Amino acid sequence: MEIHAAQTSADEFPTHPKGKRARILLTSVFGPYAQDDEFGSRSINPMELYHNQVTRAQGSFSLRMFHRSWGIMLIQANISAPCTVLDFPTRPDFARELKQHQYDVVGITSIIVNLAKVREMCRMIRSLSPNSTIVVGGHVAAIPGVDHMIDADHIVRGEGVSWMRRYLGEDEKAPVRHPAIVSGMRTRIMGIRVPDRKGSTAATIIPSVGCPMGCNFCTTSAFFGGKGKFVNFFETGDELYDVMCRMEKDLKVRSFFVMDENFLLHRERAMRLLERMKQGRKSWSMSVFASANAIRKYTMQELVELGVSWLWMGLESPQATYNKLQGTQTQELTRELREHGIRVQGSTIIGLEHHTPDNIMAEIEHAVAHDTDFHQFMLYTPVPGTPLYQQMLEQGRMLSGVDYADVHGQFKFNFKHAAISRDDSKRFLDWAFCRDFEINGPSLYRISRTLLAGWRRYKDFPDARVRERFEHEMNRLSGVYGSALWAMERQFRKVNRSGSDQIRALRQEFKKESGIFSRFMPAVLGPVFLWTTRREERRLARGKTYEPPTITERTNWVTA
Ligand code: B12
Ligand code: SF4
Repeated sequence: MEIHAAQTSADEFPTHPKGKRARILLTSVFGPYAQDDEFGSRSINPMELYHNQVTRAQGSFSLRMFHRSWGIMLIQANISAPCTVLDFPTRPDFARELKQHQYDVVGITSIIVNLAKVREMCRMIRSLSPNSTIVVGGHVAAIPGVDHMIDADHIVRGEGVSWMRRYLGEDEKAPVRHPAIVSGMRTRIMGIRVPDRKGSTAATIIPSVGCPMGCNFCTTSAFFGGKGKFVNFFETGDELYDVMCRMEKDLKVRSFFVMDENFLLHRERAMRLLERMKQGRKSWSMSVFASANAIRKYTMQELVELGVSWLWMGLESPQATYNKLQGTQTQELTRELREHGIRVQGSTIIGLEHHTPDNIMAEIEHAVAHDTDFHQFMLYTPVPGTPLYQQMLEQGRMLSGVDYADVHGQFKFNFKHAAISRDDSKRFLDWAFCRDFEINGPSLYRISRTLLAGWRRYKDFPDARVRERFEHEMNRLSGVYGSALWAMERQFRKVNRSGSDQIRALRQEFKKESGIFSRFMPAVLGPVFLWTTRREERRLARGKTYEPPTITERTNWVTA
């Protein structure tokens, strides 16, 4: 295992006098999040992955769910000191926790947009728990001069497990213990909250942080060392297999969300994992992030056998020069992946250097024509800590007076673009989301289509693990998808008539492939879904937003 020590602002590495006996609070920044306030919350920046940056224009069809703060969960699982993780507190929750327990160390995790919340939390700690040492980690640490903006004792850049272990006098090189993480919670779509049943949601696996590709705008790559660098928690396919077996048992799951910026890049590890999966007869499915050139290192059959069922990949522009796209035709690749039952989430950047008001619509149309199951659009954003930010700074192109709370790629440019104005950047971004929805329809329809294609292709496949994976999903979901399609077909008619006809055609296909029970389900469940969908549309029109619940978890805990 290779762990690079994180840097701190102090010259000598600090340690806490109480070592492993120190009482630690690790917390995320406070909510509520999906509202405009003086602490940098923004209604357009909710704590929901899909609704924030992927399906936000899909109305009641938007996939909504919350994800825990995995960085602090990982740190908690790897220290033996008594530790509380407080996730998504409100300010009163946070104040109460500080007053009720005497913490020696309070660690805050944050990304750049939440800087003002970190400042406020440091202020609260100084006032309510003056003896606590304040440690701040996560991407917020990349802001130049952040030590003058917040009142913290230590600001940790980069990998945090090794830092915290070292700080507490523990062995920083000890093998990393992976916490049991349920990937998402409180899933909601078409106005229905999907029950959080044990085993029904994928487990999150974090094999590494960072990415060696080092694209100039990439904040995660830069934060963990940049080009050629990354931190591996699990070096080999064997180690990964063991972790996944443990998660399978603890969480009763058979699907995994692999939180690794470029999982498929490490072919040797992935192929060893496949070997072990075959030996262990594991019919697992995996959601992974991968760049197009990494995907091309595998045959479709290898990907399918590995259980890759959902792939997040950067598409960018046909004119971009990023290494990850070289030698690949992304439209052809995404089509092929979908034909093999692999859902594709494309990611497109709006406002690249060569974009102009004259060519950007065509570039967006090109992106939309990929017809991916999901599509993320993001503004080209020089984020502190990245080579792009440095370059823009040197060229005097960073705009002054832009609040960090608005530097997240879903609002407006934070730099001077050669051809596109700040206000137009938002217009083009919003148009891209709307266009994708209008042309390609709800993502729920698209993923049902990909599942059906995969099922038809692999239902008689010789490897039983692969067959079982598609069978399992088809049996579990065909009736539900059929019913959802019934409602979608009617509701989407207002947006795009021919799209609605395609949804109908897919529903008929599902009917042919479904068992008796699932075949008749849409007649009953379809109208219910249509009613909940319309009710949700009305709620959203009234400004309804969703917030994650506050979660408190204690380990190695003894009451003081
Ligand atoms: C899951 C996730 C989310 C979840 C929320 C998670 C949460 N509870 O906060 C959701 C989906 C809701 C989300 C939302 C957003 N996210 Co987000 N998200 C991620 C994602 C995919 C994974 C994070 C993760 O768990 N990584 C794995 C862990 C192990 O790594 P880590 O968090 O960095 O933690 C390590 C170190 O940073 C450090 N560390 C972290 N915290 C602490 C604390 C202490 C005390 C110490 C010592 C160390 C330490 O130690 C950890 C272990 O090494 C990352 C991308 C990525 N690959 O990281 C983006 C990412 C963090 N998100 C990002 C952004 C911009 C957003 C959004 C603004 C959406 C958007 N427009 O893109 C919103 C903001 C929502 C809000 N209001 O705050 C950016 C942050 C950019 C930046 N430089 O600040 C990232 C990096 C994606 C990207 N490449 O642009 N996100
Ligand atoms: S391939 Fe993706 S994760 Fe890796 S550096 Fe480029 S943008 Fe970042």
